[in-house]
Amino acid sequence: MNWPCKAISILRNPLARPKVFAYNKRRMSGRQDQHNSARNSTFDLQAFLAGGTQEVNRALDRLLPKSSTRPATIHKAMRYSLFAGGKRMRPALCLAAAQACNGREADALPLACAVECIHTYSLIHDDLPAMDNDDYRRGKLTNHKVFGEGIAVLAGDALLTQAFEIAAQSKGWPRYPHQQIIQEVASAAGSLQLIAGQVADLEAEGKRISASQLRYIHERKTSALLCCSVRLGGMSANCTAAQLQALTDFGYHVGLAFQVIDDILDVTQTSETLGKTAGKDTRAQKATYPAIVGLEKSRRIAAGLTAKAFAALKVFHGKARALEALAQFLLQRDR
Ligand code: GRG
Repeated sequence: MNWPCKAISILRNPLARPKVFAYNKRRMSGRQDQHNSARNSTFDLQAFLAGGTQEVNRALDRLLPKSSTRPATIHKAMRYSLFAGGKRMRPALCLAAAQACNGREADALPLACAVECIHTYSLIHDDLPAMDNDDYRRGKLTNHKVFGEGIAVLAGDALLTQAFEIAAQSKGWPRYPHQQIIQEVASAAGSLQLIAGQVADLEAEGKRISASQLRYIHERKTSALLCCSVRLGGMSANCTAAQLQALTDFGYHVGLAFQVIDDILDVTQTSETLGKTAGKDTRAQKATYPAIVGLEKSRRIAAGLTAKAFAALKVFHGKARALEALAQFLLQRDR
């Protein structure tokens, strides 16, 4: 597969924003023997993301209490961060995974909303003075800067709880009963995954840590929720065990690549582009791939992880085009 080299060359110029997200299958494989018709077609990722984001935003608006619902402050605060302009990558991955397994968007949509609520809660709490202490997120003042620390803590708590309320409404599927869906969400958000990653991240600040300790942090802080997003998408399509395993491998590797890219962007992009304070990792003496292995090697690592994510998709026989396009987009992203 020659694609990782291409990815590396794109990453050599990390300031270059991909002009089109339309993704040409031809780029991804040099093989002539399979999927010829698929190879000649393009996947319009821009349209997929625009459509998915619109559906997710509509559903979130429907599922959350209105801003005016008493007590209005908390509902305004929840909605402030939820609708602040996040990239909606976790919902997109959830919907794309459902599509790869021939699922229906309507079945995956509530689970896509649930993971976005958990993600937004984690960002609100991460930005608090007791954690990363940031003033900007998603191009806007952070939740606690607008609503105060007390309300920001509660807005995060409420979004986490909301996620379970939304997931609890899903009916379950023959291979994935209702209980398993809730268990999936709880395990990704809990003290062995998302919170474990955040704890290890806090404890690593200012310390020299090994690449394997850094991998432990990334697996939990970032990869767990991304992986959960694709798994839930697959479950909502009643996917087979083999498909779920493939989605797990894909989500794990895409999740790790996502964090390596995030660390690279922190040192190569401006705050304006990122919508959050750039260069914070260095100032906070955070353990990151660029800090431990340098920028060039970090780019190679991200490309290698993305190649592994691609390899996991072969069981879908060309039907995981949205997932493929998303993985490429995430590797090339500039914010
Ligand atoms: C507070 C329990 C708890 C966890 C916090 C989210 C998090 C863990 C820390 C924030 C910093 C960070 C680098 C997290 C890793 C995940 C990540 C890269 C989040 C940013 O995700 P994007 O880029 O954000 O998808 P948007 O705003 O586009 O949704």
